[in-house]
Amino acid sequence: MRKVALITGITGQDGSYLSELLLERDYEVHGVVRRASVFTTERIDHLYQDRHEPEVRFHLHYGDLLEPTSLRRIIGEVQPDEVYNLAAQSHVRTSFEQPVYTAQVVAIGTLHLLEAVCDYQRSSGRQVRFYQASSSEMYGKVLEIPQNELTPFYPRSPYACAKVQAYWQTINYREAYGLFACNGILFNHESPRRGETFVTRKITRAATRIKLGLQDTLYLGNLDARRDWGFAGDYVEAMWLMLQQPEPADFLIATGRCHSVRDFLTTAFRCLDLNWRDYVKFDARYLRPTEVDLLQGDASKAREVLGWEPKVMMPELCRMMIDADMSLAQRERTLVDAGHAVLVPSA
Ligand code: NAP
Ligand code: F7E
Repeated sequence: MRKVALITGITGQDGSYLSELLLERDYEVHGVVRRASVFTTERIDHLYQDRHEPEVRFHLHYGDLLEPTSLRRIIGEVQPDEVYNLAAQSHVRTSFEQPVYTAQVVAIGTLHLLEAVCDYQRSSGRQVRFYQASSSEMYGKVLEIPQNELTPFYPRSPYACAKVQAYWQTINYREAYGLFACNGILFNHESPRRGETFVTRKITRAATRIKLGLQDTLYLGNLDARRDWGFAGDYVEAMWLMLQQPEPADFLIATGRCHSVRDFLTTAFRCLDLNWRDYVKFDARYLRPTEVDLLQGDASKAREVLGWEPKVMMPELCRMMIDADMSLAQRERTLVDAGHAVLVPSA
């Protein structure tokens, strides 16, 4: 029997890589998308299948984590074997501007989904496996280095506080109702599909545009912050592996290496034979009221139990993002040379 997966957040970075992985493994994949006034499916357009094709294995449904009835309806229709909850207001800086909205989507939205999955499991008698996208941000002001699954949490943003709540909700549904529910505590993971307001992509977009004369300055905040950056394509493999185990458990996923924002800047600009110091300026708008200074994960449990290892480390990841963004910048250069205006978000 072909397995059926339901993904919330399918239009996001991880949703797109996970969809590709599941389709390669012969799953039928369903995704929840929010209605917007513009198309938001750019990252998954290459997976789209016309409904009239003979064997359609990729389906999208309108829904929202904030609307429990839509989640129940979709789960009832789709009858999933596995549910991956990737949907979130995932930007940490933005969560300080929109704390209540962030908590509603990240914490209460997860609760809506857990309730819907559990009710479906009870009424149908079918087992559903549930993945929760937990985050290294939960460690916040870190109490030990490196962090592992037993390191206490000290969240430092509305986003991280909401993720801690969703993490414990997931464990509670596992213990209270026997749901096969797993938390993946994922450290920062990036790719050419990373949102353009996260620091790595903001840097690779700007560096390539600077190289082609499309931009002359890059404004950034704290360059001293250190992160454990991996590749999103590697990390979605870990999500899938968690749901294939005989017993549900929580796993930390990281490369084990950490670099500062300044290191990433140096690597990115060096790929283009540029010196970042000639172009980068400080803007306090990008500072956070409370910062997470350092994250570095120990993924030994994932290595031993799941057999998972990261394949792409930061320098190679940076090069991959620079190459992809250079192609994008070249297309923009062509448009600009033809007299068109090209706008890039700076948040
Ligand atoms: P992302 O690119 O920001 O994608 C977030 C997704 O959630 C988008 O598809 C977005 O839809 C959707 N979404 C937002 N609010 C929603 C709502 N109310 N109802 C339904 N869908 C909603 O995030 P990502 O980097 O792929 O990360 C995936 C998950 O992992 C997130 O939960 C994130 O918090 C978590 N995480 C990420 C990292 C990382 O480094 N990337 C690390 C740890 C944990 P639209 O396209 O309509 O906006
Ligand atoms: O910031 C610093 C900033 O926004 C990284 C999300 O996927 O990973 C992500 O959260 C660091 C921070 O990612 C700018 O202060 C400096 O210290 O790329 P980021 P994040 O906050 O670590 C975790 C694991 C998640 O779960 C989240 O969903 O870079 N920084 N200057 C900047 N950051 C941004 N965004 N923009 C700047 O100009």
